[in-house]
Amino acid sequence: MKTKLSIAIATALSLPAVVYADTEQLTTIVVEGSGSRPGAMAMAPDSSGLKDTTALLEKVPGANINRNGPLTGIPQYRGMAGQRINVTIDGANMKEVGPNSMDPALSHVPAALTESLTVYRGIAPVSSGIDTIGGSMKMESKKGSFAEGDKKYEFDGALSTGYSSVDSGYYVAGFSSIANDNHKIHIGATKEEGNDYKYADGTVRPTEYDRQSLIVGYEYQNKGHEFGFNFTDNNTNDTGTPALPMDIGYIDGGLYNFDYNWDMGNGYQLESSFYYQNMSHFMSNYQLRTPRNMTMPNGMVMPMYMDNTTTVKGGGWDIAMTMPMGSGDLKVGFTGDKSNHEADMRGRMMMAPIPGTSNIDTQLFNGIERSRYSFFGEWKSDLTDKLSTELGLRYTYTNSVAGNVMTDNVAMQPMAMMFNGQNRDKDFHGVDLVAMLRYAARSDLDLEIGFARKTRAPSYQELYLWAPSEATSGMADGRTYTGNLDLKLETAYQFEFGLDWHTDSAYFAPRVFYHYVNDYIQGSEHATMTGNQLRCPTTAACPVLQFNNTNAHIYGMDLETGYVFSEHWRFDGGLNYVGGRQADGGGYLYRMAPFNGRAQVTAEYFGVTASVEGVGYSAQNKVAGYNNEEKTAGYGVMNLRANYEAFDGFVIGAGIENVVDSVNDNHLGGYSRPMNVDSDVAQGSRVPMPGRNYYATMTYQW
Ligand SMILES: [Cu+2]
Repeated sequence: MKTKLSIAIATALSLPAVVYADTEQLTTIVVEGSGSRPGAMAMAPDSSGLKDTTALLEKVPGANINRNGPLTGIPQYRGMAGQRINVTIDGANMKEVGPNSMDPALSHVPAALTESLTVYRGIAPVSSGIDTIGGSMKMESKKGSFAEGDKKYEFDGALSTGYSSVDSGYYVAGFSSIANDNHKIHIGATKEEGNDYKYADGTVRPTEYDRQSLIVGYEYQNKGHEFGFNFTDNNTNDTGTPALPMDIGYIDGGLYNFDYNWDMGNGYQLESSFYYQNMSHFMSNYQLRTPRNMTMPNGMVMPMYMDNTTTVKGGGWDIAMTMPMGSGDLKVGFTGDKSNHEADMRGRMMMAPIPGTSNIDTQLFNGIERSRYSFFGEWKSDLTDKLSTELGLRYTYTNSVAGNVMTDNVAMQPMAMMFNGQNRDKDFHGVDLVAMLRYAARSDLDLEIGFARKTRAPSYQELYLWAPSEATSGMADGRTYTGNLDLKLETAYQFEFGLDWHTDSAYFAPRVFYHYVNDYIQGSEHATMTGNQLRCPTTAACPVLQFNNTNAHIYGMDLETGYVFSEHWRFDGGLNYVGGRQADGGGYLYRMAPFNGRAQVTAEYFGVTASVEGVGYSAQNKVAGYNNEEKTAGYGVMNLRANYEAFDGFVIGAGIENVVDSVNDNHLGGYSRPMNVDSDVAQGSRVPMPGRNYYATMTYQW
């Protein structure tokens, strides 16, 4: 496995440039690596990168994270997040079991068992999935490799462990695979656990985490045929989500994948994948935090205990055939999936000396069934030796239905009755188009221009939230929402221009983009309903928000650059800017990453790789008005990291993050929801980022 590790190091040290050079592709950035590959400096495990694969996204141009908890990082790409980004795990479009996105797809497999995370920079190809309006990402779990050449057997594996001081967290991970040239089996497991993290002014609660995961698989290859079975299991227990009204009690369940690929020769290739997932989830406002007080109609104040048990069952397929056509290759495919969602809320009031009153049960989501059937064709071709193109078309039919709901809450029963009387069977037809042109202007300069039309059907939360609730796919904006059965699908018109200059010692790759989104879905004031909400503009009750269609512009620039001074020294950096606002002079869009950049100087001597990393975020003053979003100040953080390969395959890593221990508010981090008795962060203030963190990792890879 020496080769793999060295590739990882090389890739990470010069992440974008090397990936470009290896694949000769402008569009794909592969963010390889994880906590179990500490050789990878750019990917070097940070306090969250030890465990959370999503944390790697902060190093990808244009990407960021809407963070609601230590394991709850929702990918953001160029200002779009959550359901707007297509994320696949081993080829499966995993569905979240949490209606508030406590388990974004990338949280299913921890960093230590992740082989690669691929982010399509810019306009995502239609072949990468359904609903790629905000981009597309794919994660592959570790699977080991077949024996090659003269080798009869291949035995791969890795053992790794790590510790971080800021949350007294640790992880242990093991992975092993054994293979000959036809058969391969693999198994891997991790355990990660940590306490609430600290910052200069105290402790942020609840931010503890506890996750175990397991992956097993078998693969077979022979004469152009490949067959694989993979199982990935996530068992998360008590884990905080301070930016949400409840915390994770458990997330439990697995994903089963079957793949079959057949290389028929002469440029004909069949790829197919099938999956099934079955997950259950429990969250509450009383296990990791103190329940909030509610005022009864008679004026008595009592704590309101709330929990929610949810399930998802889902499955899908992706079948594609590639064949030569004209001067290029045509890929045609049939993609689809079906998912079933349930969410049963339970609330009860308790008064101190007299414990217990009866439960009030509410079906927040009942009998939700969402089905998608989608066909695509994509043609890629070199038009001349300097000019290449990609043309894609995808048609998607989405059907969404919801069952009747019931509630014990007398005040809510009229809403339930009204919902039950409405037509909830909704059809959406989406047409996606992509046209890209790449031009190798010089041997060291590539230009790319792209146009696209991308669509997204409304999520089940946006359609079916029949009573005011914060179950909004992780919006974490401190407001309650209702759904809207009249929503239309979003249609984005996207333009993109980029250039990629690269020599043996330098690279510079900026991109600009502009998206006009027709029927962009966001909250607007509900006509009649009001309520006490965390982020009301005044202390009084304010209007509940309802999902509605509006029009929006999203625009920006991102770039990556680097320079190799010598065999021992190099520099890498990046800058990201995104802006978004409603069309027709409306307000700014919610939760947009502030202008940010990073710079890293790396030195390598005597097997030790050391780096100084600076990360800077500007203030975000362009905030959404409709949900009273709060501005944030800018900040800068310095991190120091070092790795040492003591002997072949054995690497130790150590570092200090947030060296000066500054208190920083992440604009994408939400507001602290727990009561003031629980956390050192005042309720309603921004959740501060972790303070100074000393970490150490150790990996042996063979
Ligand atoms: Cu949840």
